[in-house]
Amino acid sequence: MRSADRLKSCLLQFRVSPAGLHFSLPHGLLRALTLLIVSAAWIVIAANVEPALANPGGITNIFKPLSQPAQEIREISLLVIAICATIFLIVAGLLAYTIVRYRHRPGDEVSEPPQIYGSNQIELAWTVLPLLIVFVLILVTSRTIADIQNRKPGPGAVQATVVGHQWWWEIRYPELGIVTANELHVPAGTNSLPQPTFLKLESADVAHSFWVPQLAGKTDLIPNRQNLMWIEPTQPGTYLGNCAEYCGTQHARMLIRVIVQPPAEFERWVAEQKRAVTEDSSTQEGRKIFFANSCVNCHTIRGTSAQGMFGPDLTHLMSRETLASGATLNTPATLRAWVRDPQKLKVGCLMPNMQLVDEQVDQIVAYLQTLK
Ligand code: HEC
Ligand SMILES: [Cu+2]
Repeated sequence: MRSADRLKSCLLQFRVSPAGLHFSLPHGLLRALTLLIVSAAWIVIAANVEPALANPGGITNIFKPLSQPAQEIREISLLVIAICATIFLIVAGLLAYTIVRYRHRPGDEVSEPPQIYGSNQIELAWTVLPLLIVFVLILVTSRTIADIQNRKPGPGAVQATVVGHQWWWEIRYPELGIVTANELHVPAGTNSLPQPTFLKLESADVAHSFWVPQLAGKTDLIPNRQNLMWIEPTQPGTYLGNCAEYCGTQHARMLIRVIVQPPAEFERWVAEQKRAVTEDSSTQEGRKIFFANSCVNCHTIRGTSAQGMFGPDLTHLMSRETLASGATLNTPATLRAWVRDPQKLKVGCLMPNMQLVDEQVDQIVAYLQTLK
């Protein structure tokens, strides 16, 4: 047979078995290649995409961990991927070799290959080898899991409680007497002097999941249960995360920000958050409207009669970069739009349109802006 014909038949068609199961190579190959390219492109895009509003601070990239335990998790996943990739390459390589080398050629006799039954060596090899590999994987994984789970808070550790709500995060620092929302401030450590923050995770309604990829793995927030996790960032900056467990309509707008600050800056933030609100007589009208409406049933302003727990604590609202769990930046215009009609900014969110007239909205917003 001419070599050109051979090449053509090799490229065009495989006849895999005498029963007549055959497929045409270019189609199969094309499909596989397209799938491979699309998935590779998707992974590259997904790993590097920067959610425009959501993350001015840095790229959320699971392959660029900047804190324990995310670094430890990355190392073990690379090891697992390396082992699995080696197995895949060996198996797929042998398979490809066999398909090409032993394909049906025109003129070949239609015959069954020799059948081998019950080779003890082969059976043993493919039972023992995988067992050993799985055993190694179990050992390294459980060591990492134990390392992460058995970590105990030392005397210097910051402790915070994060409560998932539909669709925002309540953040409490019981030891510091601070309550805030959606933006978790923690101090940065150094490699020689790590500064861990321990989180207790709870839920006020349905299951949520706390995930800030560059800091740690996902941990669920389950109603009537307390889960624990810790982070130990060393690089100051804003780390973006998201609720990672579908929790209803606005699940996608349930972003979490972790603001990692140098210790002195963190202390300053703590001092500011502990301060009581200062009353400002120029916004008395707005204050009156706030307290006359049911805002107080859902929101707390520490030191006042507003003690609602259903929505975010507003005591230091203006110290936050964003509103409504990262749905929008916190600017006078967006704050006004929010008070006017939160349903426009975050459809289905659990704060109702309060049906205020423009003048009332302006006055309430002026009052809210004193909550620094
Ligand atoms: C029925 C309860 C309820 C009432 C009444 C209510 N809110 Fe809210 N409010 C919420 C909830 C829930 C959120 C969080 C929404 C989200 O992020 O999904 C919220 C969020 C906010 C926020 C954004 C806070 C942040 O840090 O993201 C502001 C500001 C606010 N409310 C002001 C008001 C004002 C002013 C009133 C009265 C005119 C009011 N709210 C009435 C439940 C309520
Ligand atoms: Cu959620």
